[in-house]
Amino acid sequence: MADYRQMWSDLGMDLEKHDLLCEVLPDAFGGVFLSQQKRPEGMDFYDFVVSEIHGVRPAELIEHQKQGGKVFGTFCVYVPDEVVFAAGGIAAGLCGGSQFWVSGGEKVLPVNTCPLIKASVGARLDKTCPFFQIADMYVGETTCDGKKKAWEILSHEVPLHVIDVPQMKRAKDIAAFESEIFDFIKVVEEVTGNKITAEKLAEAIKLINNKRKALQRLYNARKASPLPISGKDALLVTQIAFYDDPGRCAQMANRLAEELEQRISKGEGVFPQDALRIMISGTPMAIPNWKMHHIVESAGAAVVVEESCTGTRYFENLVDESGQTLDEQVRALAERYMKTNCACFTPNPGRIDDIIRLAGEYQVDGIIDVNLQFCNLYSTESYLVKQALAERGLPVMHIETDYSEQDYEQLRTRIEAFLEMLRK
Ligand code: BJ8
Repeated sequence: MADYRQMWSDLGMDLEKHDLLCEVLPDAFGGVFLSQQKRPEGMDFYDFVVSEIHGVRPAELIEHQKQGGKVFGTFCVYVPDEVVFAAGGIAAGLCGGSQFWVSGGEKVLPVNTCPLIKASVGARLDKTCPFFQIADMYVGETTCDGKKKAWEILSHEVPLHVIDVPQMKRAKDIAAFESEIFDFIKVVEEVTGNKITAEKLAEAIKLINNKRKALQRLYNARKASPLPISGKDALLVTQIAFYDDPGRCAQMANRLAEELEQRISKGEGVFPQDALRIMISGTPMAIPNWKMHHIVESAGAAVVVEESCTGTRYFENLVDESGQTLDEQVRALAERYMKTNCACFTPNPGRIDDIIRLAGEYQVDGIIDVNLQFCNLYSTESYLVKQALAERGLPVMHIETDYSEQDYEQLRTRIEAFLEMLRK
């Protein structure tokens, strides 16, 4: 990695502690990713992004700030990035995916809080992530109790706006979300000093839709057999999409998809044709959480799709681009975002329908429903997921895990047994 120490120091980061993170990441990445065979050439870009993970993109964000722009840190796929980009701001996903940050979060949060929340809070309080230092404002949401309370703690550190995400999907809830988007527009206009016009919002809707279309195209390639890309590599693309420039993200994902389409036409794959095809459903896997994919793929099976916010929930459903006025566009945004099926909704049959549909589209042999420890929403919903899948004869196993390596061997044994059962 190039030398970014001055930049990190200017951001007020704890350099000594941050060095410890920089020491472990390259080995972890090398072991999980670079050891794979027949990787697409288009992964070079993503390997580069990881090799400079706390350098290149943070430097771009700082440059944007120097030009008078603002950066908004987000934590959930219900936050409409379109609003931020329409005001000339940049939205960057901040969710923490490393065990390294968990202990920092545990200093202020109950230990029985989900690791994603603990890592996100820890990354900020320990000052070991440039993205958390750069953001001018954090944008939280009311999806789960742990996050709601975490925002109160983080708001002592950074200006924080909370979007009230409804918990049901009735017409009045969609209308309520529309009104939340209008409030968000006002906040973003105030912070950036820029007015959001219908023209600007139309441009931003297109920009984010194009990113979604590129990721959809990439995922479409994963429906092929033999599989042209590993699950680990596809997951990495989605993880990076959360904070990369959306235009570049679309360009790079399209370039990679094109290569995968050529592979498909030549019948080239990264796994043997008879490798088991696995769906991972459940809670998101923020970068650098590659644990489940690595275990599954090291056991010879392929992860072909993720029903998660670091998967299909991130890019399925486009925003209708036909709106001419702000009212029409905000309505279209509310409708699109409320189609996302997170376990924070009740009831949430759409998520189960999604899992069943994706199982068919991606020809999966089995589903691993994974939830982060202490996420009551997804662990409770797993009962209904299991029941619905059993009715359709779709094999499923449920796993609850965190970011640590402690349960690695135990998980490996359980997953290998599940795969063995699928092979019979
Ligand atoms: S839309 S999944 S990104 S809330 S933080 S709910 S894991 S206890 S991340 Fe999420 Fe938005 Fe839903 Fe997706 Fe559970 Fe942890 Fe809460 Fe979590």
